[in-house]
Amino acid sequence: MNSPSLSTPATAAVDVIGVGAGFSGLYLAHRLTTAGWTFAGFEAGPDVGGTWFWNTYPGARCDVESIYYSYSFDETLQQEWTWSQRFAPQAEILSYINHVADRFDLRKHFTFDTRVVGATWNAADRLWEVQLDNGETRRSRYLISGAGGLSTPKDFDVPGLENFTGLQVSTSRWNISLDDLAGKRVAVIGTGSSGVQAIPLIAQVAGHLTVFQRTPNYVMPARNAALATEQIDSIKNDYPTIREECRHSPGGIPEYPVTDNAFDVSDEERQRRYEAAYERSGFNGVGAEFADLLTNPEANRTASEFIHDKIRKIVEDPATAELLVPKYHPLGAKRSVFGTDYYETYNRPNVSLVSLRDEPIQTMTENAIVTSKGTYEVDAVVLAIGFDAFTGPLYGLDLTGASGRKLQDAWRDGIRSYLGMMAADFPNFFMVGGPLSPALVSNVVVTIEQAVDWIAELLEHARDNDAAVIEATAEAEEEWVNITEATVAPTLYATTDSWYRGSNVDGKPDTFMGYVGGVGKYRRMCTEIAKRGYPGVQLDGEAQSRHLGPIHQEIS
Ligand code: N01
Repeated sequence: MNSPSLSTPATAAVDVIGVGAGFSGLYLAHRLTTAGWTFAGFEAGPDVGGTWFWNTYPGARCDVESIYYSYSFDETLQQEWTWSQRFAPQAEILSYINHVADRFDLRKHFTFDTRVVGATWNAADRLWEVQLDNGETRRSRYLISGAGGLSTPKDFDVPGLENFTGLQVSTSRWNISLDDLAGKRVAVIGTGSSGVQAIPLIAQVAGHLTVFQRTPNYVMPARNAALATEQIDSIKNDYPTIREECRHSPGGIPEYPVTDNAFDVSDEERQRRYEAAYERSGFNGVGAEFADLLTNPEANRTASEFIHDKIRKIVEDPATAELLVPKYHPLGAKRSVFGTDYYETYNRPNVSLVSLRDEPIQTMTENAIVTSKGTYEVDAVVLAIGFDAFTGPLYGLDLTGASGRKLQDAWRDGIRSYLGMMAADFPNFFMVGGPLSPALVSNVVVTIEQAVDWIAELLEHARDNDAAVIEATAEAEEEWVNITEATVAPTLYATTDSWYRGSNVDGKPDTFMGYVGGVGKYRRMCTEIAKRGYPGVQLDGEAQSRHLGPIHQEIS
C-alpha cells in the first residue's frame, strides 16, 4: 500500500500521535496503520489496558455485558474469543485487551511509561509539537486523544486526608491486595459504581468496615452469571446481527423496545413489569421499563419507589435502610449502579454506615475520620470518590491551539466540541469519544469504534484533497453544542447534579458532557456529514459549508 504520509512535512516524524493504549488507542493504532499512516502512541502506564489496567480494585467488572463490551471490527477476533461471564471481571477484560494487542501486533506502535504533557499547534509547519514527560518533543501531522473519559482520578478532596498515616488506597489506582485489609478497621469513602463493587468484598475480609456515604445510589442487582456453551454458540452465530443492532441502538446495546409510559398501565401492571425488569437487570432493566422514566419526574418516582421498597426489604436495620434509600436524585439521572450483594452487605455485623449528609467529614487525624458527630478510628482508608471525567484527561494534554489559547481556557465557560470529536481552533486534533459525544451514556466500545472509523475516513478525505489542515468551524461547533443541549434539556439528566455534568469537581463548568440522542442516530448523522463532504469542517481553511445545517433534524 502506498504510504498516505506523502503530504506529511519532513519535519513531522509521524503522521499521527495517539494518546493512550486502552480500547480507543489500540483500535486507533490498528485502523490507522492498516490504512498506511505512520503512528506513534504514548501511554502513561507500563502496558496496554487503560481503565482496565488501572482499576484493579476488588470486584471491578464491567456492567455492560461482555458480548457487547468488546470490539466488533474483526470477525475472527470475535469468533476466537470466548467470554466466561455475562459481566466480565477486570482481569478478563484486561486479558482480552492484551490478546487484541498481541493478535494485531499493536504494542510496537506504543511507547509505554510515557505521558503526553503538552502539545502546541505549530501553524507555520502545520503540525503538532508534542511534549512528553521524559523531556522529549515529538512532531506529528495529527494528534488524536484516546485518553478516555474516566482516566483522571478526582483530587483527593477529603479534608485532613494528609494527616492520616494508616493505609490509604484509591479504587482507581489500586495497588494493594485485598489481604492487606484482612482484619483491619477499614473506611470506604464513596458509593458510586467503584465503591459499590468493592464494598461487599472488602466487608468479607475487614475486621470492621465503615462506609462513608455522601449520596445514596440506586443499586440494582447485577445478576452476573457464567455464560453457558449454548449461549456462547448462539451469540457467535449471531454476532453480525448483534453488532449491527448495537451500532444502531440508543445506548450501544441491543434496544429493549418500550413505547408505553409509566401511567399508561395500572398500578398492578406497572409493579409486575418492574419486578420482571428487576430480575432482568442491567441497563435494560428497571430504568428502561417505560419510555418516560427519564423525562417525567412523576413516572420516575414510580420506579424510584420500587427500588426504595427493595432496599427496605433487603436491609434488616430500618435506620440503615433509610440512609441507603436514594432520595436526592431520580433513578437513572445519575449513572446507574449495579452490584452484587451490595445492600445485603449492610446486614453483616462487621459493617456500618455513616451518612455524610448528616455528619460531614471535618478532618482526619493520623488514625481516624472525624465527622461533625463523631470520631471513627480506622486502620485503612479506601477512596472510591470518582474521576475528573472527560476534561481531566484532555486538560492533562495541555493543548495550545491555533490562536495560542489553551483548551482549558477555550472551555472555561462551558465545554464545547464538534460531534465530540473535534474542537474549533485546535486543527488536526481529534478526540475519540470526547465530551459531547455519545460516549458518556453508551456502551463506550461502540462509540469508540465509530469515532475511530469516522476520524480515519476524514483523514483519508483530507489526504485525497491534498489538504494538510483539518479543523471544525466555530459555527458548526456552536451548532453541535446547541444540539446536545437541546437534546438533553427535556430529560432529568439536565436537572440532576452528577459527574455527567461536572458537578463532582469544584469549578468545573456546568455542561452535560454527552449527546443523549442515541448512538444509532449519531452514527447515521456522522455518516451523512461525511457523505455531504463534511459540512462544518474546513480543509486548509476552506469549509464546504461552515455549518452542520439541518442534518440532525433530517436523520431519524
Ligand atoms: O465514581 P463516582 P466511581 N467526600 O463519581 C463520593 C464508571 N465505572 O469511580 O455522589 C465524600 O460515581 C460521591 O458522592 P456524591 C461508571 O461510569 C464503571 O464510583 O458526589 N464522598 C460518590 O458516592 C461510573 O459512573 C464501572 O455525593 C465523596 C462517590 O464518591 C464512573 O466510572 C465500575 C467525595 C464517587 O462516585 C465513576 O464511578 C466503576 C468526598 N470528597 C466505575 N467525593 C462498571 O462498569 C466524591 N465522593 C461497573
